Amino acid sequence: MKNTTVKIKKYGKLVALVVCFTQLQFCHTDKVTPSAQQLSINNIIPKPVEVSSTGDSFQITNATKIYVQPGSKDVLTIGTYLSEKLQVATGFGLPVVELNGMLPRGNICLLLINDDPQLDNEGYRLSIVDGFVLLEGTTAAGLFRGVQTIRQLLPPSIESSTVQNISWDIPTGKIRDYATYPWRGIMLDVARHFFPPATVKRLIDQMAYYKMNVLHLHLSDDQGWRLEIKSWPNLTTLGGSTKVGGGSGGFYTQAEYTDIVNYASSRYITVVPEFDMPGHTNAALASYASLNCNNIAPALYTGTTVGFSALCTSKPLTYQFIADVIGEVAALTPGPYIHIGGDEASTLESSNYIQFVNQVQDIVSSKGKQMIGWEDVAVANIQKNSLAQHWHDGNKAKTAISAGAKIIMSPAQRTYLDTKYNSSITTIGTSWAGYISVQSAYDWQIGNFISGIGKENIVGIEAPLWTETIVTSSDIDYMIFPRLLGYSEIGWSSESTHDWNEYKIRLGTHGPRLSAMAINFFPSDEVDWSK
Ligand code: TNX
Repeated sequence: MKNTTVKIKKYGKLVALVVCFTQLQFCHTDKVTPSAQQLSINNIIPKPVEVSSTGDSFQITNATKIYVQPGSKDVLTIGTYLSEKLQVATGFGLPVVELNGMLPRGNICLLLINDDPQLDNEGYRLSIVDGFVLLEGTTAAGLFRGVQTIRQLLPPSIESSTVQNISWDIPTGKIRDYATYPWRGIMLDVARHFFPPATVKRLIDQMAYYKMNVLHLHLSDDQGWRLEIKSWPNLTTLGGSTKVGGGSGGFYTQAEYTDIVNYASSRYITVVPEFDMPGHTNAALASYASLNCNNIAPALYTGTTVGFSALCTSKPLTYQFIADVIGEVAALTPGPYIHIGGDEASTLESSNYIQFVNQVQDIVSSKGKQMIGWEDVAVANIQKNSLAQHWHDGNKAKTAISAGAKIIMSPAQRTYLDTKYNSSITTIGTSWAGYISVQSAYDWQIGNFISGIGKENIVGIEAPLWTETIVTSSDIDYMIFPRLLGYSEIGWSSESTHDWNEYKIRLGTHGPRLSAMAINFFPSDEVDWSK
């Protein structure tokens, strides 16, 4: 029996773990040499900060175990998540066990460390040798992100929904990786069309695979109110009853919403709820006549015009309504932010709009949360800890920065996922902001997009999917993929590694992964997709 000592830094101490070669027979049995395309450490999206390849491979077999940090419930949960993800296509039920002492050869190990502060930014280190896979992170979030890297290092059919009889090899090498920006988000408009919890969870899983960490839900608009508010029940029973084009709408009960929030949180994704106000409020105004200045409720709205509705900013009841709504949603929100919309309130006098935003910002603070608004809110007195979401007017974003606030970058001409890829897409999508090809979605940097808005002013990137024309889960896939991969890389990877010609080759290797995940992606001819 041959023993090798592997030194692993654990809680600052060097702990010698003996890798036991007695289980050597589990390596390299039935090995089928995978094609170079299947097995490369250089195909990860988003691109890791540091990668080195050593040209060998580690094989997962039905004898592999996942060892985890002793005494950490979170790491145990992440180990179990990895085991479950691998079980579907391998058919192996990899046991998850706490590491006590030796790490036997042939296994995967997930440990917490504290010797690398850069890894605090959701970072991780991964060492793969032919004897083991060692994933280390300073936080559970970092380990969760690293688990996605392990998944991407396996052959694409690891994402199949049925058992595949192939050899499950991982290329050997080292990765050290962490996030550039703390905010890497997708917004889903569930107001224009409603999407059931299962569709939202599917998106959460897709986002997690590419290390995204914020899901912004646009929960109300002219066409629908989509979250149950117990103190104002008509918002959903009436205001949630329809959608763009008419027909039945839908809404989340508070229990369903909490389940979505918890599901996201188990994937280290924060849900940001948005109730758009004072404009984009026809569904609320139709639900309660008392919210209207003239006390007459308008009809429900199923068209796609914007900018015609507004809450009655002079009525005290309006602010009671908002305090109730924000109070209820804040209680369902573990994350620090509540989004109040604030865009396109074109029917209001500027002074009324400003006074409204100031007052709503105070309500958000009084519920213990920080406000986010579309950049339009910058004309009010926004607080330093508020965020402004840039979508079309760089000057408003700069006004927010001069107030000390930071920016979420969502410029329409680069990130609006409802925008068609090109003029030949005729069935779904919009084109008011131009077209966004796969290259155009990727080939820019948020830190030098608008002069005067630098990296230091920005928390990150968010790509919104407005759903006026988006009806099914398959439509969602088609508009989001493959552009999401570019946004994930813009937010996560170092700007110095940004290179379309290199990225498009990596992106091509993700085609079979997206297909294995049954994602209906747009097979753009800008990319040479691997089969
Ligand atoms: C603008 S961006 C909107 C949305 C529309 C979208 C369609 C923003 C803050 N408002 O209400 O759905 O364009 O692309």
